[in-house]
Amino acid sequence: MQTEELGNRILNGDRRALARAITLVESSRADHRAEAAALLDRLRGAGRQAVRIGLSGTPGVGKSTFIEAFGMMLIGLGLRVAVLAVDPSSTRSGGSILGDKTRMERLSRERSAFIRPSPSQSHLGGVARRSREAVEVCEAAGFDVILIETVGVGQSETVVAEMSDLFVLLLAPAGGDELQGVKRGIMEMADIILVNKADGDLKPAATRTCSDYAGALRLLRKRPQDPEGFPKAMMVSAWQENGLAEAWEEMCHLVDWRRENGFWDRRRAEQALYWFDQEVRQALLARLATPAAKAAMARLSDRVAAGELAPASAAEEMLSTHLAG
Ligand SMILES: Nc1nc2c(ncn2[C@@H]2O[C@H](COP(=O)(O)OP(=O)(O)OP(=O)(O)O)[C@@H](O)[C@H]2O)c(=O)[nH]1
Ligand SMILES: [Mg+2]
Repeated sequence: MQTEELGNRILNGDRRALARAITLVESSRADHRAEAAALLDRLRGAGRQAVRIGLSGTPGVGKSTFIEAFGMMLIGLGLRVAVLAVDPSSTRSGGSILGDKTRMERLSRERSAFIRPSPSQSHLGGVARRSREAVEVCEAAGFDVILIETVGVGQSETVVAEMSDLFVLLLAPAGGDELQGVKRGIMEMADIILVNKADGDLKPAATRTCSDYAGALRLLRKRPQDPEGFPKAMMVSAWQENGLAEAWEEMCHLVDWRRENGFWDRRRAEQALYWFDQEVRQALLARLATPAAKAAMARLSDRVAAGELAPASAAEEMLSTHLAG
């Protein structure tokens, strides 16, 4: 199928075309990369925008349960929902949401939902690019909300935040009074903290955890992209489906405010620049990783070590012969 036709089908809401396009952007073959780039340019022309919500949380906090319940609630409001994952370690089970499709049983059966596991790859840069492009494809396909899940284990949050309009941190009620060792950097990224499992015996602990985090958020430096009262901490129970509509209301409020005040477009522009920079860097590094480049590097290294060549001239020679493409 030609890129043009594939693009048209996606814009018309054809699910098979959507799945096919995502397979295309996930491929690392050079000819597929070129096709994917052409497709993304074609799709961008449609100018559709979704609300992209990054969702992070440590294993077991209830991400899958939350996504299922929250997704179903959004569908009940007449919205179309896509769920993607960024998980550099997804090789462990061949995709973090893959096994989860069973856990997201209701959502995966909905016509208005689309669930895609993380591309399996061990390298975060590769996963990031594929997920970001999958986000763009889903956006063009007319999804209203795109949930981008990541397991909170370090660097992947930054990557997800760079492809999201809102960043939501999901936490579980803490046993003690400690702030669960959530890294400051991750706290600073959050627009909304949701303390999940606010039900049954866990309710009192959830209430305490929520007010602890509300306090911690108030201590952070005020960010220009936030209206009064943000970032904020709220309680939800994915199980009992409590607090989900309220959380969505707050998200909508934040989205509207940022759109009206120019922060939405500015953020998307900054993100585009961030990814442009990443693409250039990765492409340069890839050129230095070819067998020929590695061999040249080894040869030049020997000469530098032997004192025959200055490091700067060796580098110059390396770059002039191996970065040309
Ligand atoms: N009490 C209570 N338990 C919940 C709630 N949400 C999820 N759980 C339970 O917490 C456990 C983990 O839930 P998951 O949704 O699988 O958590 P996850 O964050 O997706 O976990 P990973 O995929 O391993 O990263 C399960 O036993 C859920 O039933 C909730 O709102 N209340
Ligand atoms: Mg899960």
